[in-house]
Amino acid sequence: MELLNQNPTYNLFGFKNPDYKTAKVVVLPVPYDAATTYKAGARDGPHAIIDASRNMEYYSEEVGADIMDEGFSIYTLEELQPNINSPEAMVKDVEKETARILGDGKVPMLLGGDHSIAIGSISALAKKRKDFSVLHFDAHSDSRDEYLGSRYCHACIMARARDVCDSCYSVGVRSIYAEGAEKFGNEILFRKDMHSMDMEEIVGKIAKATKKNIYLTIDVDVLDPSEMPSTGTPEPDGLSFYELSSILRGVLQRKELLGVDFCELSPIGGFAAPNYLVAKLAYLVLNYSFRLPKAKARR
Ligand SMILES: [Mn+2]
Repeated sequence: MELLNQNPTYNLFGFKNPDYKTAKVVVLPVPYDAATTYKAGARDGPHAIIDASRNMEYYSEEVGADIMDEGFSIYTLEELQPNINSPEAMVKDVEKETARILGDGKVPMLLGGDHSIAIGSISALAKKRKDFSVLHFDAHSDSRDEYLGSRYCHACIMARARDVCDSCYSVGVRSIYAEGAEKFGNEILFRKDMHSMDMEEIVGKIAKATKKNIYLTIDVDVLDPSEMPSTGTPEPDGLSFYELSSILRGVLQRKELLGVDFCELSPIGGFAAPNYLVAKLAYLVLNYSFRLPKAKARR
């Protein structure tokens, strides 16, 4: 029997012989948090996620398959060096790296880092194709055109996404300003409205509001701080892990995933559970996207 914690390979899920050429998904760790506005610390997110991911079971009882099974492979790139010139310069670096992954026909999975890095990956995808929606899970609408003097700060990522993508939809939002609520309200599934909806209604609404192809951007603060305290701008009344993973299961079975990022994990020293949660979420997203049979679209 193989002991847990004995896996020497340092990559997401600890793949023994990762091969870029055959990989379907390419992981890009981005340890950057200079575009945060409250508490920093998300620069430690990628390492914490990868470290936790090497210590989990790889069989999914939901899917009935092991993520290590043949036919599916993931490759983890080296961490992308932070560019300290400006958030804009960093976004450009992320865009360039993501464009390379997309150009090789792979699905990019970014591990943040603060949410500003998603501007880079969304821009890279938008330069390649237009037939996709940005599906955004977040406590915050991130819809300000500019915040604290920057258009590339982590509070502006959906404004930048809307610059390049004509279909954007946010889920779980419970922190927004008056003008944003008025302007973008119909592109947001607010947390307050989710309370009175069942899972099928929620999934149906999201499926209807988005195109067949999606780029998925997940700010972990969409979760409730009781389950996800390790984040820089926590907000009460968040989704539970069960709710989030159930929504993702329903949506991803109906959609094609073109790219994904997990942002804003700001690890708390000695407290592994939230790090492990994000590793598991990444694991489930891959299983739901590429291992479960696609559901027939329900209208
Ligand atoms: Mn947020």
